[in-house]
Amino acid sequence: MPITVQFAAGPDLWPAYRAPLAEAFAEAGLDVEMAEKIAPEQVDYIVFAPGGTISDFAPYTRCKAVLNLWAGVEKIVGLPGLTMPLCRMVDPALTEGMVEYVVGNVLRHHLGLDTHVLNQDGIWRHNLIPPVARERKVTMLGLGALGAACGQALAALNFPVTGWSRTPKEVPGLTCLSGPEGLARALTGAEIVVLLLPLTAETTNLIDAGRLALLAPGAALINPGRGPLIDDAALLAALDAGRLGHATLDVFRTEPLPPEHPFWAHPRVTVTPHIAADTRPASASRVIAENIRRGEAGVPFLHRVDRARGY
Ligand code: NDP
Ligand code: OXD
Repeated sequence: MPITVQFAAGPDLWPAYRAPLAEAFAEAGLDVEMAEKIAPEQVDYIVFAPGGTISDFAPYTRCKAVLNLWAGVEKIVGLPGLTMPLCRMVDPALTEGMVEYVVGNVLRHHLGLDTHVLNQDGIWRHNLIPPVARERKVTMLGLGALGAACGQALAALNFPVTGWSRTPKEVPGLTCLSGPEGLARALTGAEIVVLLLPLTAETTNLIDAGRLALLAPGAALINPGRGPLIDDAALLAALDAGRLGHATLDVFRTEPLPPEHPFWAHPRVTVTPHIAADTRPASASRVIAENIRRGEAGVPFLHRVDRARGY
């Protein structure tokens, strides 16, 4: 009997995923019947994404796993009836995209490129020589699939990178800290801080006025993690006071960011529209196929979400 897979990530994604998923299933030797709508009691696996077409998973009594196309699962972990295993996306191409976004934005702030890009005014500012990377303290909050890869890419450029995670970690090339005391150490004197944490009860408003005050004067904050990691009012106050030099924000409490939101017009804020790193259909489909292969072989799923942790 074929394995039944419901593509419930939404009609917008279906055209982009239909062929790559079918190809990945064939490559993995899986006999799959996939559709956007299947009788719930006949579904073996669900491919899902925030805003997908299922709001209550209880009728999916045979479902062996929900396979999310996004890395972040904060909008999914609490959905009604979602008691079967939930797997998040760790996609090599998504990771590559995030490394490029983070390295590009760190270099922008490190090199002070804005001064030159925004001031082509005939003034020869030869005095503005940036330090070399080894003199620029970077802190990476989150040392998971994305934070560790970005931290290592920055370390390869000679930035001294301090990373912080919930549990103790060892990432080659990085100074790794954990726990509340580790956070204060990671932030104190940091000149560029990157947020690659998941959104959970523990990480909401993590970057508040007190923690912003620990950073080096004029520091830059780059947030491709999730909007609510930062207390927005504290961020704006630190930027207005000039204590924080710049915030590059890719994610927000409300998305799309409303046109009247103060971030859009703030001279020290750069808004990017949640484009830091997208899941890529070809490589993500292979991850989905591998997890279905594992489910059928009785092997533990990859990237399974721990509901108690929330990520
Ligand atoms: P992972 O689950 O692999 O890593 C999460 C990291 O955060 C881990 O190191 C974890 O610690 C750490 N962490 C979690 N909770 C805490 C806490 N309370 N205190 C300290 N550290 C904590 O996630 P990914 O790296 O794959 O992704 C990170 C986030 O990036 C996603 O959740 C999503 O929000 C965001 N994202 C944004 C995208 C964009 O385009 N803007 C694209 C993709 C993802 P530990 O190692 O101890 O578990
Ligand atoms: C994700 C995202 O979580 O795109 O994958 O933000």
